[in-house]
Amino acid sequence: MDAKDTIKQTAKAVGDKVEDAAGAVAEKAASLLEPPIPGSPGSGTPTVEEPTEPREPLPPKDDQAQPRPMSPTGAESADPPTASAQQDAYLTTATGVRIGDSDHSLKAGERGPTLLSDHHLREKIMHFDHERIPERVVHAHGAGAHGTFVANGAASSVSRAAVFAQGEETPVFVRFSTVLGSRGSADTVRDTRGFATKFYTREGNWDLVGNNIPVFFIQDGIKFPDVVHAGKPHPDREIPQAQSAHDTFWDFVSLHTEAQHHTMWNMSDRGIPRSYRMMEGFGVHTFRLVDAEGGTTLCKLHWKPRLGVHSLTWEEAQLAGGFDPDFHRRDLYDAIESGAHPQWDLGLQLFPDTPDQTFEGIDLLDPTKIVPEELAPVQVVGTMTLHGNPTNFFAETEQVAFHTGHLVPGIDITDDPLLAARNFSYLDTQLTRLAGPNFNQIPINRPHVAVNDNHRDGYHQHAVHGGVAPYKPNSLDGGCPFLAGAEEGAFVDVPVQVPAARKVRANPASYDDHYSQTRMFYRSMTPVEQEHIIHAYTFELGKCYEQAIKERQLQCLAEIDADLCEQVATGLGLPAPSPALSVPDVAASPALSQLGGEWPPDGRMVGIVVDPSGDLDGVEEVRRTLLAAGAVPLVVAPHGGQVGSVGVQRTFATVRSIELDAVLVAGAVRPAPDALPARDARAGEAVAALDPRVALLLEECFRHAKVIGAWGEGSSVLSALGMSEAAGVVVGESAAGVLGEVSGLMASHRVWERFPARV
Ligand code: HDE
Repeated sequence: MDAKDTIKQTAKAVGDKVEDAAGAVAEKAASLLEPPIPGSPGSGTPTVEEPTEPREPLPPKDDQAQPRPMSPTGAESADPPTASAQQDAYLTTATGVRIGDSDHSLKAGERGPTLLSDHHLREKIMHFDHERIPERVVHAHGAGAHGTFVANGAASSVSRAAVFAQGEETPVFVRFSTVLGSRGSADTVRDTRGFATKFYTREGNWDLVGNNIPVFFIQDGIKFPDVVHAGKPHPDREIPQAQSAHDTFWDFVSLHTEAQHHTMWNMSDRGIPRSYRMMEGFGVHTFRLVDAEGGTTLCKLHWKPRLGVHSLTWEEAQLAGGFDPDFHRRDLYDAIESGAHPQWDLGLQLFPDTPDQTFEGIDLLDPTKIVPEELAPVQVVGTMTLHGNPTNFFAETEQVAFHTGHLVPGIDITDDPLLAARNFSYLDTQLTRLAGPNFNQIPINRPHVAVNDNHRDGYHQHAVHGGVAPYKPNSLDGGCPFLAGAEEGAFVDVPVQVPAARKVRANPASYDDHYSQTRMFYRSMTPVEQEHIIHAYTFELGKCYEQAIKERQLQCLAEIDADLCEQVATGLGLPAPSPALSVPDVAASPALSQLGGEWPPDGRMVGIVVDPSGDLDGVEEVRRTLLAAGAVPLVVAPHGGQVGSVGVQRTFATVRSIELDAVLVAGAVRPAPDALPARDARAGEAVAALDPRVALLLEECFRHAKVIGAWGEGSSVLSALGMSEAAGVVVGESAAGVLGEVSGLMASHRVWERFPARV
């Protein structure tokens, strides 16, 4: 072969390689057009080797948002939101001096001793030693997100607040939380959830600090330390963490029976939400709206999730506590990252501001009572969309400081004695938690309007206040700042008539009815929801040690509903007592039930169990259809990496049913090579030649009333497990046909018909 031929051949080989490479690039580019499966930790793709070439810090991930860059005194800044992130390519000290070695302390010789003159070691360890701040005394554990609230104008006639003006777009930061657990506790415990929203309005910050349950345990804030001490772990052994299934909680609520209504909500499916995205939110108290002429209307505030209200089963909640303690936080972040931005409509129930502050006989100042939606419809006044994950958990979610007293003109409080204590408490708690009075200058708390407050000094003062006269009246600073009238947007306290009264420590008589609405809630539930409530009471009281406490709570259940009491008593092995009180019956409120609707698939997780020799084209088709519908497909395979051209997200060894809303089986599921009981306790004896971990996955999904589908050889997997004929199990010939039916069933979330209720 002469040189010419060699050159020709080489050129052809190079050409082929270039073509192959171009094909691979095109394939990669096509795959990048798909919405990504959420969960990548950073914005870059890491290399195996440690990068050593200096470069600028990577930008935040696309799904992340930052507090708007305002100065501590509310001046707009031209800085990009990332200006307060770390800067430049080189590692520095806290004072910006570049560092050449951060791995070795400065020593006298390689074997020490370490020298006191190592200022870098001293600074690095000092800062690390002080990274922690006190966690919140309640609601310590939570997750936050950035979003926007857009008003539809419907509230403008009752409130002059700018946040309600038609088309007004207000940035928000929301923090969801559990109440009882410590900062590191599990997400899915049975508990109330916090739902706190900071609206950065053009008239200053408004905080709506609500819960996912519309009533509270106590009617008077002076009881808050009592109920929290009862719910928190026992003071001697500091157990149990983040739960109400223990003696001190039930001791308190069975003695302090105004807690029974809230407790009933906790024992219902509301106590174990499927997702933060699928919870209602409630302001709980009655608030007072003020219109442009000074007219007032009482109101209760509701957040209505566009995805509906959905819950876990109790077994799922328990499994998640161990298998994925971050279940709710992951769900929120992943949904936002995958583009499934959760939305809530803000709704108002409106009541005339009458001197007795009651509506249809319901005392509006009693936070243990709701006003059924059938009596006062919830009127939508705007919609909130959460579209940004925090860039830094501590800076944003941990340091955000809510306060019920952060009000804006047009939104005011009432005399609810629970709210009064809250208005005192929130500022008080931030003082300790955020170390001083300047917490509103922390970036996530900064208002998006001018701040001119005459406050001075204090720990962590970030503003550089000018002037010499931070007092009023003054002439030295030209009299600045001046007072505003209502026309200039001042907050004007409503001149509410206060009745002539004596000082007393007492409640009005209307607060004495602790049971009629508790019964109303129970009787408004569908049979399957009632079964869950019976199970929850039986479980929680079954975990109590003291017989007297169980008997006392059974007496409370007897006042609520005889059948509920009897079912729980049977589970506890105790006699069911008779009611001692005559509790008035009130009409059921069907709006309280979570079931019976159809909801969109946004961000819902669908597992696809694949078999390397099965219908991989069908799998690919199903994946694409699910992604296009806004759901998240997770391919579950015998091993990680790729199966054919399909990327794998979970293996038989890593998957667990709780992370899936529905599951599809796309082939025979033979035991994977690592299905060894000695290696994985879930990999016991193979059932009908199936990988036991997949059999467990399907059995759990089945008993949690999830939709299950299969095609091809996958169908024989379901018949081997005896599931094929059950409600909500779809078996078919083609992937597309099965997915179509499965998607239809998923709209109602669970297939409760699979397990008929007792009544
Ligand atoms: Fe709170 N509550 N609370 N609370 N609360 C706190 O404030 C308090 C109550 C709620 O994500 C604390 O910053 C008292 C009802 C939420 O940062 C504290 C009383 C409702 C959050 C406090 C109540 C709530 C808190 C602890 C009885 C629903 C988390 C840390 C009078 C309407 C906010 C903090 C966040 C947090 C006091 C009752 C909701 C100690 C004294 C009722 C969502 O100030």
